[in-house]
Amino acid sequence: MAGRAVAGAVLGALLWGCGLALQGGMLYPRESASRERKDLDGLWKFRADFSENRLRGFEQQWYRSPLRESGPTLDMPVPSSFNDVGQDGQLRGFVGWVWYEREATLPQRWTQDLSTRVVLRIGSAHYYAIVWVNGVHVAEHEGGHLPFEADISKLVQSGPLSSCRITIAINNTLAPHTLPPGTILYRTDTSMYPNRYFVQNTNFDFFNYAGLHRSVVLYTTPTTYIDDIDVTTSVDQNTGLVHYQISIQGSEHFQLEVYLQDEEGNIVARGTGARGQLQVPNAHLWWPYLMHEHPAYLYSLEVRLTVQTAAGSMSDFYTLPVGIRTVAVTKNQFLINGKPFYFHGVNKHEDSDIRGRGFDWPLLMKDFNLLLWLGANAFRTSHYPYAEEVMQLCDQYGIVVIDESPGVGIKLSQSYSNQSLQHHLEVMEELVRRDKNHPAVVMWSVANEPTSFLEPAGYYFKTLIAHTKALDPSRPVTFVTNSKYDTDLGAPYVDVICVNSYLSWYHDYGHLEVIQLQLATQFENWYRTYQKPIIQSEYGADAITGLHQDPPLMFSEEYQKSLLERYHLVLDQKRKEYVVGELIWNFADFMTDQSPERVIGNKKGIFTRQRQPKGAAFLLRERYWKLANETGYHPAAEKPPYLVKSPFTW
Ligand code: GCB
Repeated sequence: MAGRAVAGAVLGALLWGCGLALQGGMLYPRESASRERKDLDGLWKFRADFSENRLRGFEQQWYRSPLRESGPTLDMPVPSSFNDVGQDGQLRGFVGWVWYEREATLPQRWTQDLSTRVVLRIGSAHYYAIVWVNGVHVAEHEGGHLPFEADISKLVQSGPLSSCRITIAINNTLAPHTLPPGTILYRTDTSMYPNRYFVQNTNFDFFNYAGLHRSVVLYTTPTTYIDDIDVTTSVDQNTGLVHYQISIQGSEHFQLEVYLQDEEGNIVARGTGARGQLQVPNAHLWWPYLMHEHPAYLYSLEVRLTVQTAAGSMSDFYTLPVGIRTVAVTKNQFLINGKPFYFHGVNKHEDSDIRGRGFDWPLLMKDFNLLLWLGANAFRTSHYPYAEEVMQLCDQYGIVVIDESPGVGIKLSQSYSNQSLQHHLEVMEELVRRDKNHPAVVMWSVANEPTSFLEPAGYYFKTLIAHTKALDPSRPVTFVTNSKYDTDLGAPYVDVICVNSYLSWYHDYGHLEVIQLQLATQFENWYRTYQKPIIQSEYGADAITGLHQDPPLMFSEEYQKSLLERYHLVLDQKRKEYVVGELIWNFADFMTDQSPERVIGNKKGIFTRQRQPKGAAFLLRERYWKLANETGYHPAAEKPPYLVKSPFTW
């Protein structure tokens, strides 16, 4: 019972945040003539609360004074997961509250100019976070993959201080209503487990890394400011149409001007007012990588806000990259700019040595260089939203994104409660709010492989998918399934069916010869029932790099390659009918919980965790460049073949 009380307290603290309402926009913090930004990356003070109830930090109010005054601290890098940085095995698997703290020195103007608004923005704190500035509570947020912020102007402008102390308490406990869900399992048999023993259990296949995974930044705006911009695009003949809607906070009396610039800096359209439509004759469309000779064309939408105040006129400027493109789905095609698009790409994870899920520019660039080398034109953000900088690079490189929510591992009936659904709806709102303006994002994925309980799962997904479509009518919605049995779960409501299958891996071990028959049957059944385009959203096999076996045996590089080749035979037939994409599981090896099925993580990567190629990477590279030539669209020819050659030699 004592153990239950302990973890009950851990979970109890999590429930504080339920029912948060979405407020305001969440524009990426960009510098402009009216906005400054200060990144708080680097070493933070850190302490995990190992007390029995995990609540000592709250009982002793660690946020009231510098963390070093309440006990020993560690130096913890931000952004990073805390798990793999140290040498302490207990910290690696810690469940409960951890505390981060750092002092920030602020420019004088920020603290003295009352027409400046100072905002604290946290890119990602996994899973539940509470934030104090100078000991004053300023924000709480549930969910580890999306940003949140707090206006801290009053706090930093009310005293003589030119610095502020930021304290962030983060709890990584997952419960049945969190996304992803989890449970705390109490081991009460004292002949086997120590007193108060509990473990965190989850139903997903990646390590529950935690901490401040993305940058924490301070930025400024004027007190009347551009709060949100919503852009959708369409095309009429050769004219690109950019529909915009801008929301302003701080005053109702303002003037708005918008300018659309091309890549050379020429103004190609202008408008006034909070909403409107810009017309771009002979528009350069945003095309995916390898689908066009000039992919990923981005215009810049510059928004200029002017307000007359007693003190004079005040301005705010924000520039948003805009790609003009359309997305549509027929019963057997996925269309970008009216042309059939075939997804040939990968599933990823935000995962690497030492950093865990922490954002890292060198790693990100390496991944993008590998995607370009591979000839991949798409990825799915399995199984949660990725960093905003990742989405920006996708816009810039023309990598198409299926943007997935953290709705993974939904297996328990308690995870279909109203509370869970409510939270899932809010997460979709936060995700759409953050990523709606990225041309690279062509589809929302609401969940991965939930378990089917006829009711209330059917109601749950029907509501979730309808809500997502209402939030963004401009993009299709999908749901990723792995079971022929969940036919009444998501499939009737989505636009595209994403199917995961692990033929000859999780069953029929070693029998590569069954793949063709089973895969053809899988596709035919889904298409016969729903008449919707299908993406093979996961397939693959573990391969331990350097392990060779011919004839192929499971876990060897040869087996991974042979399995992929068998899939490709069927994909090559069905892509001529209604299969519109294939995404390998997985881009790179990644960390999971420990189990007899996992050898220091999941080894289905075609690259190792250190981003070195296995044999399968070369196989896929050949295939993807061939697919690009067969499915790409060349404006001069108006149809494939699009003769592209990989510029990469290796
Ligand atoms: C799946 C899951 C993915 C796993 C993968 C596997 O179906 O969606 O999260 O990692 O299978 O390797 O088992």
